[in-house]
Amino acid sequence: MKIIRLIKEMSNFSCLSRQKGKTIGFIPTMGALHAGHLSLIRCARKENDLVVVSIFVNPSQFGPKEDFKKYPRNLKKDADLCKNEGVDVIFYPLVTGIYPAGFKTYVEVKELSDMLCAKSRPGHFKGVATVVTKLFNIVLPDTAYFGQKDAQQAVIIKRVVMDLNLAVRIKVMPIIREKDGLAMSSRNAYLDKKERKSAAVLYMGLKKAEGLIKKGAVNPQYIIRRMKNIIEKERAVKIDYISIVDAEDLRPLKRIKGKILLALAVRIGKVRLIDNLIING
Ligand code: PAJ
Repeated sequence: MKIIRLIKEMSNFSCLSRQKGKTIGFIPTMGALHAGHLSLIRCARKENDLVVVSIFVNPSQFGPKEDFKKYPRNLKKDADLCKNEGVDVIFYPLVTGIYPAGFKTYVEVKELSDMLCAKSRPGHFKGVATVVTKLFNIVLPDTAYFGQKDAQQAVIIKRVVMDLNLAVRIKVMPIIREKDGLAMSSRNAYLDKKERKSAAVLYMGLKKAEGLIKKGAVNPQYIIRRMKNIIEKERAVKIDYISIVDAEDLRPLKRIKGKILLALAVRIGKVRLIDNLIING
């Protein structure tokens, strides 16, 4: 397994590989890899000749008061995990490589970047869309793999690929969860024991909503109220939002119909967690 730091070297590797007719599967990450990331890597390994994982804690997607500085970084551990999964290349660029002096161009997706998570993380998706577009241009993947865990991110990336005619196929993979249902996340490491226990309530809320919808509930406000009741029983958990939107375009729904996305974000102490469920209403 190679670890490549220079953009030029990564580009050359990808160009040469594609000239030889090899397919490239790509998993963009910020490191601190867990079973969720590994599920994306495994899928890419099955479907491609070469697998590239990028590890880059992208400063442009963090707000000034967010956890950019303390975001967990452990290249040695991540590299061991990648090696075990048969990854061919870890692309581990420098911040000054991705954002050299004079950098001025951003990718911004209208509307989709203003709702749900964007309300408490202004500018976040502009940073995500920009870095992912750059990574695609450097790594030149045939297929890129994303997790349903970050549902809004996946919808936005698909939109960017369509709108900018990027020649990459996007695959979105299911959420990998802990035993109690908590979606795996690098940020779960910030939770203390008590907070970690409270966090199980997120999935309980989502499953409650799913049950209600399966029984025929069609009013989003009613469903959201019932979810709130469950989640707010844990005093430590503060709801940022609970939304019921169209799963494809994130349009808010007045009535449950078709493929819907039930998305939520909460704060537990200083930690912000997100989760979601797709339901066929
Ligand atoms: P990161 O949070 O490291 O996540 C990398 C990928 O792993 C994302 O596509 C995310 O949705 C997926 N993932 C995370 N937890 C998961 C889980 N429990 N189950 C399945 N997939 C999961 O998302 C980012 O990094 C960044 O925004 C990035 C796209 C790399 C741009 O900087």
